[in-house]
Amino acid sequence: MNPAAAQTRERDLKIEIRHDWTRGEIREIYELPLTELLFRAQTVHRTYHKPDEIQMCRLLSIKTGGCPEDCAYCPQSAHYSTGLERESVLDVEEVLAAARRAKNEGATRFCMGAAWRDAPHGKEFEAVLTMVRGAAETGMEVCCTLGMLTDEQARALKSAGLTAYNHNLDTSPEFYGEIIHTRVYEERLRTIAAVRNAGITVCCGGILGMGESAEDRVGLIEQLARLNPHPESVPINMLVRAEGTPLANAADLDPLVMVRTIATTRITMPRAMVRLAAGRLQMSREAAALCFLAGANSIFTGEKLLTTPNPEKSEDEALLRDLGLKPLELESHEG
Ligand code: SAM
Ligand code: DTB
Ligand code: SF4
Repeated sequence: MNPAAAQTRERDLKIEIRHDWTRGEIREIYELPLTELLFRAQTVHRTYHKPDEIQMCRLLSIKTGGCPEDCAYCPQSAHYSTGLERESVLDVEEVLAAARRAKNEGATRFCMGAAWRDAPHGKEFEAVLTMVRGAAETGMEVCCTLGMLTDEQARALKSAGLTAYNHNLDTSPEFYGEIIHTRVYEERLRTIAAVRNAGITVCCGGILGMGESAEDRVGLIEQLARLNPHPESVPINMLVRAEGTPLANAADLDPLVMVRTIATTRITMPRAMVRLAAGRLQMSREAAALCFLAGANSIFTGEKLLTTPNPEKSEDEALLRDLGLKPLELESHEG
């Protein structure tokens, strides 16, 4: 390599935490030859994380279906006939039993999801606070995803012991209107700011395979990587096509698109936990392995995500064993 090329390479490999990423810079990374992209992602990953540790998270749907939003990907939207039984909020005891089970099975993060546009007020919100308090007592990280929050609700969740709040931007601002008509991007950003201001860590990511372009994936990463601080957690979901939703017949996603997106997320947000979230059931073991190589360091385990199936416990154990990876223990995890 000539000296100028060596200098450029050195600059490219310098790992710093930046919040001034431009769309052009992110696009350049996303479009790198795959070998170079993975090398850079691994370089960043090994600087900030243990390369053989994967965090196991467990999801529980505490309020399923009947959601007033019209997210085109979601089996829980009341706008579509997806055959999903609508349920009211689960009992606190049932939720806490699930949390204890998750912990016994090796999860270190417990995430409660609800099909709400906004988190409710009154009794239902009080019940959620009780669930958060109880789940926090297990010592696991506790996350919730309840829709939009006010500043006050965010502060109450923080006082109850919530570690993280999941609120996805899903895609680029330009493509958002094609997928959701009942809310705007700005509203998502406002809840993310409320979470951050309350001192709760931010979990924010997106979904691939909704018919978006590479530019939309780059646009999503631009939004996330320009947040200051970066989200501590970035879930990258592969669309789970749900019968009855407008995206039920979306085209198959090339798994290498997941790999590129994860690598670009890893490079631009070095400290974040990058979660290979929904869609693992449709993915080969080899594709999942490439996602880990690209810097994903977390999966959701358990028979279900929120409402859709997830790989079997035995399959996940075999996957980690065959790849020589081990579940992250909370003590070794900084933040
Ligand atoms: N209602 C709240 C909200 O939308 O923020 C919380 C629950 S919602 C189900 C949580 C996230 O799940 C969504 O933001 C979306 O990114 C993801 N999700 C929903 N349906 C999905 C699907 N079919 N495939 C992949 N991810 C999905
Ligand atoms: C996220 O980004 N993915 C998880 C979690 N955050 C809440 C949810 C995936 C849901 C997949 C569809 C379902 O099971 O209903
Ligand atoms: Fe409702 Fe969340 Fe599903 Fe959208 S993603 S329909 S807000 S549950």
